Amino acid sequence: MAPYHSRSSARDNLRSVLAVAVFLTAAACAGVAEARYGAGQCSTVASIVSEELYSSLFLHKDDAACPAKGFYTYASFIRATRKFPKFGGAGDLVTRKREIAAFLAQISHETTGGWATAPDGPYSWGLCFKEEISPQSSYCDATNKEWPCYPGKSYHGRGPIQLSWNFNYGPAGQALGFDGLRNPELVANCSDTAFQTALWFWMTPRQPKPSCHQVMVGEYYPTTADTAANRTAGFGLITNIVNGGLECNIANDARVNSRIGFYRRYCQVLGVDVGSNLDCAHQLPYS
Ligand SMILES: *[C@@H]1O[C@H](CO)[C@@H](O)[C@H](O)[C@H]1NC(C)=O
Ligand SMILES: CC(=O)N[C@H]1CO[C@H](CO)[C@@H](O)[C@@H]1O
Repeated sequence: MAPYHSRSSARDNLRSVLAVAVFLTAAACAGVAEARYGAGQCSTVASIVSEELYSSLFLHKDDAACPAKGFYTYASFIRATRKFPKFGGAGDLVTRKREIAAFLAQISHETTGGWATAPDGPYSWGLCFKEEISPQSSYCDATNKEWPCYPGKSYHGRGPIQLSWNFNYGPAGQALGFDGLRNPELVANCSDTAFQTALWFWMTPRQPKPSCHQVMVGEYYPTTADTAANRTAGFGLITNIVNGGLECNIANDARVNSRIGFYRRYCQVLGVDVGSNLDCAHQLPYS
């Protein structure tokens, strides 16, 4: 979503936030976060992404330098997917792997602590941040009467997808069973909630956008306006849905390239082709 830690600035930020952030882990919901996701329960996603694979994708997420150290556990990821059984559960195996790769790539870019010459490369640093650093505003769209901002609360980027704005916190909370407008901090304090908000964003179409899930599983039916705007299915359209207003219709955008870099690596690890239309450089954003 809107917030983005550029690779270089994220690195600079790491030092300044380290002292405070390292201690702010998932204490608020430790009982839930600590529990295993349930032995013997089947999970499509777990059958594709084992704990070992997960750890190999997010090599540095628990580094001392990462503010999210200890937060984004494999168990909380898998538990969150159980609320959304169609995630990674629609279509053939290639489709399912590709959808999971696309999701993990987008959340990696949103939370990356990497930079061009980072150890293990820039695409090994996903899930390093849980919260936007130094937000420029409280992301309150006061014109939105359906999801009114609660006084004193900030709707800056939090969690794997960096959920932001009152008009996302409100409906995400409603769908997941918490008051997102009054308690937006939950998204940075409870890892299960954090992953659930990312999957909620992924699975939920919001007019005029399709859901990321629909695009990745072949359930996207472009309108005339979509066709005129080059909004063709592919990973580039996912980037358009997530943050197209700031990143699409721009040649060679570094943020878009970072998203694609993560996606290429994850597809390679999962052994699937990336598909076509990776970029959104020639797509118009949604208005
Ligand atoms: C659509 O894509 C084509 C080819 O990449 C490009 O020439 C055209 O300008 C694009 N249209 C829009 C509306 O961006
Ligand atoms: C215990 C804990 O992690 N508390 C944090 C909850 O989220 C807010 C803001 O997002 C942080 O400021 C708290 O430190």
